[in-house]
Amino acid sequence: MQTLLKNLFNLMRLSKISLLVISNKIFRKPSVRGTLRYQKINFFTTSALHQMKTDKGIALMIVLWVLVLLSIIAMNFSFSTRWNSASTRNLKEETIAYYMCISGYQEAVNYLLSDKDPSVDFLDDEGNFWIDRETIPVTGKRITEEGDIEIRITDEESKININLAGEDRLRKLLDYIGIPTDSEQEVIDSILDWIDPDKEHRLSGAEDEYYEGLDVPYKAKNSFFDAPEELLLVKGIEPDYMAGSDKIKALSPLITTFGKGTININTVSKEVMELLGLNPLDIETILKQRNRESGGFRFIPTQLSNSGLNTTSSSYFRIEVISHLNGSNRAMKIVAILHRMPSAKGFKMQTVYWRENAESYRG
Ligand SMILES: [Ca+2]
Ligand SMILES: [Ca+2]
Repeated sequence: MQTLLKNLFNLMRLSKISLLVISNKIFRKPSVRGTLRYQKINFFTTSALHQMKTDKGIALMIVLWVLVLLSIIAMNFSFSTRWNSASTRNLKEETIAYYMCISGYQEAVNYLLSDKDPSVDFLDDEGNFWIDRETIPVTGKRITEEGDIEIRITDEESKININLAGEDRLRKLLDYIGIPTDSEQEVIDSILDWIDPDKEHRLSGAEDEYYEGLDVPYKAKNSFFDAPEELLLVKGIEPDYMAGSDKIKALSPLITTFGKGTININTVSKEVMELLGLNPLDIETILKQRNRESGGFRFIPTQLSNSGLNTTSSSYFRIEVISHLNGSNRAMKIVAILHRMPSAKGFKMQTVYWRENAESYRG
């Protein structure tokens, strides 16, 4: 690069001399108004310039400009080669990270399929998902030669299913996250209108005529939400509601669109129990039961029969796998939701949601 810059500098310097030669040729022609110009020419003229023939000067200038052009092409080529090699390296890292993720995902699937006790699935207080009391969880980080893989299994039936919640439960949910009271009815009505098949909007709700009037128009779904992210399309829902802010709790960890609307007493979070209205003592009792020694609840205690907690095992699971490659700032993440169903050989799996993405991270 230094040599290149040096050459360019020399070229520019020599080109300037060449231009002076041209000036010399033009301005040395006799002119009636030439006195002043002639004096100017004398100012630039040097003994070296006098020795150069005008034609040779023009040829030299052309050669020099060709060299400038070639240098620019060479520089471009060098940048482009460097860029190509960086993208090849990224692609290689992403591919390795992707297959590391797939291996973690496969391990989680195999774990869910090897359940020896279909009547209980539980989550311990460290966030490990247990299919039964004997089979050690696969959740957590593992170190491999290439990098590390982090596996997380959670239960979709530990959250509120917004497709099946109904007005009362939606109100409890919105009260809990703390959205402004004057927007609450609008959000409830709009969610119910989004799902219902009719075209009549509720008092504060919205149907096609509202959504078709937006800058980017679309229609009401008139069917269940396929994924929680779809809520952002509904009238009255602000992005803050999903991710949370300093004024409002996040909706995302509390809701799902998968499952039959049942909530597993062995996996439900403290937050969901609070919003359902369970008292602190019951919440504490439930959380204490969820470890290897106690093995979770095998039935719903009578005093909790109307609590909204109505199952002890689950069939919709979320698997999240993140892989980090050694010596790289690239990470790959896979999120999958699987429906586990009984089969002649034990269980079979159906994928109902899949998302994968590569991202850069710091650290
Ligand atoms: Ca089980
Ligand atoms: Ca409606």
